[in-house]
Amino acid sequence: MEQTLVILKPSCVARGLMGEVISRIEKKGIIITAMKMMQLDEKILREHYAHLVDRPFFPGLAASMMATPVVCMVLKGIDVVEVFRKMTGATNGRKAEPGTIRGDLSMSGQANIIHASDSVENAKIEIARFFSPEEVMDYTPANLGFLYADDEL
Ligand code: IDP
Ligand code: MG
Repeated sequence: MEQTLVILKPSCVARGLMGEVISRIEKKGIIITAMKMMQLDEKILREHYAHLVDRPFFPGLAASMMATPVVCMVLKGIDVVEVFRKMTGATNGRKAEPGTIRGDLSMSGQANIIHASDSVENAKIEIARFFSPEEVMDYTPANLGFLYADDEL
């Protein structure tokens, strides 16, 4: 099954929204295979946001991502990268559709609650950046036959 990397940002942790986001993941039937709290530093953020390092808002973005510990997670499911990006919503919380995590929980273009990998290729790179292989559990819940039809598995 496909995997994706999610980060609960300081805007999620500090506002007490970790449980809300994790609950949405669980209720959707997405499987959590790794989860840990981490304090990010400039080095890992320059890698993770390499596509934004030259933008004027990068120093502020990096500071906002270091403001509190974050929670990193690996999620597993069929097509989970695309499914979870849809659940995440547009980058700016003011533009994200109601019903999405950002649309329901954020009013900001920067403090937008979560990161979610945007492609299968990037998910693999990002999972390896934040987790060692032994930290990602080889775990499938017992109710798998009720999450998917047999011919989907
Ligand atoms: P994404 O998180 O929806 O994939 P990206 O364009 O990859 O969006 O940007 C990564 C993160 O950088 C965003 O989630 C947001 O926190 C921050 N960001 C993106 N664009 C801006 C901006 O114009 N101003 C401030 N922060 C931004
Ligand atoms: Mg992105």
